[in-house]
Amino acid sequence: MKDLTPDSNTLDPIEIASRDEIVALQLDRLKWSLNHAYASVPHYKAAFDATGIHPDDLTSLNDLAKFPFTTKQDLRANYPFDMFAVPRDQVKRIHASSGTTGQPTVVGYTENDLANWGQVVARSLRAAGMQPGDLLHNAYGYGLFTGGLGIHLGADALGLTTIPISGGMTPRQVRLIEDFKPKGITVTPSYALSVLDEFNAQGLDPRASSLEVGIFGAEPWTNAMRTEIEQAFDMHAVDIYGLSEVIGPGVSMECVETKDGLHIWEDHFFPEIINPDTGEPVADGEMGELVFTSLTKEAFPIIRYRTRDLTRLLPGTARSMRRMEKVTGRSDDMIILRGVNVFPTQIEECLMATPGLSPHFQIELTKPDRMDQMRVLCEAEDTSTNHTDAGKYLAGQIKQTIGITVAVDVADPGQVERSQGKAVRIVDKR
Ligand code: DLL
Repeated sequence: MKDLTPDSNTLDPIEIASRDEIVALQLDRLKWSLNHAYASVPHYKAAFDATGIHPDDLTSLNDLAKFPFTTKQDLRANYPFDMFAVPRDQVKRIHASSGTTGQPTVVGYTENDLANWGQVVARSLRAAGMQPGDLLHNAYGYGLFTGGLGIHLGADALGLTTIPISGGMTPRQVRLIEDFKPKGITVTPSYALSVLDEFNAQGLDPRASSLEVGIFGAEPWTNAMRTEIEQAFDMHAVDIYGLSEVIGPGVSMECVETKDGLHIWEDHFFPEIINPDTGEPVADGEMGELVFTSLTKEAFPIIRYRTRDLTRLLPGTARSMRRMEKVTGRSDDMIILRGVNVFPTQIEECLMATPGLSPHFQIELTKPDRMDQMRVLCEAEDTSTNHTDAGKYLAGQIKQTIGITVAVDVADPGQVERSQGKAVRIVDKR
């Protein structure tokens, strides 16, 4: 793999500023953001008043903990536009979550918000090793989902040549990678595996492709999956994180030269980690639920938003801004099997450690009597795999590392449902 470390002269000065400078900027911006939300969004005024707190009460960053949280329920209760802090005609763009688990969450952007979003995504793409003039194959979905258009904004801001292919039509993805020879690909890690299968199906060597870096996010994935993808494509694989409620992709990004967790672009998004049960902030380094407050957003300021993503904060390395560890999973995706907490990423790790299996899998939950049962559906890598041996090996790995007994079904290659975007990991039949 080529060294893609960006030239430090090309970074935004704030990326390598001192902590004091960053904190001073954050405090100024936080004051503005709290006042803006309070003055312009009835929900925030009511929530702050009910807690007996006013934006002027904030004199240090620690005071933020006195302000109320915002949850997905709050956003749903204000559907579609009541969380907007500017008149509707100043909103230049709307995105929304798919709403598969309820009413969609609607978010909006002013012209300045779009410019800032472009800047943080450009920063992220540069951290991945992309440089002005490089070709980017953008396979995140275009549309209401923030992935496709969010990456596109940043690619424009950085000066890349973008191929806006969006998701799906996998044979064509491979054809265009072969013909156009992009340097980077932006895609969910699970859909990257579908693209990988298609390379093999077409008899093409993915390691011989032009790709030098994959920028993967929108769903949890493990370091074991990173190794698998890096080896399969002979390219770097880096992690990009974000969520629509905070802006979309580009909230935090891993640097290609260190691959040691994701630097949060703290000049725009202020992170906290809380104990999800008590709501109390925990110290940097401790695991908990990630909470974000926007510092610059005009159309859709968000104050102490509970992401339900679990991680911890770590000090800066390649950049001065703090890092978040790779997200283990969402609290919603945590399976409690006979008293043991299990995340799909833990199953992924065990699967990757099992010889003879492809990286595709789903977890099926059933309740045949009064006990929950878990079945891992996976598939053989090729016809040489002994299904019984591979299944036993994986069940043994899961028993040993997670401590639970599960059933494993090893199907023929190609039998596990393929992802077109975000993978569906859990099929709950209880
Ligand atoms: O998934 C934004 C995005 C697009 C991020 C493209 C990165 C690349 P939502 O659809 O609102 O937005 O989903 C946000 O996806 O709360 C996490 O649970 C999960 N997620 C996003 N990035 C990662 C990641 C986009 N790198 C939700 N690792 C978030 C783990 C991620 N989970």
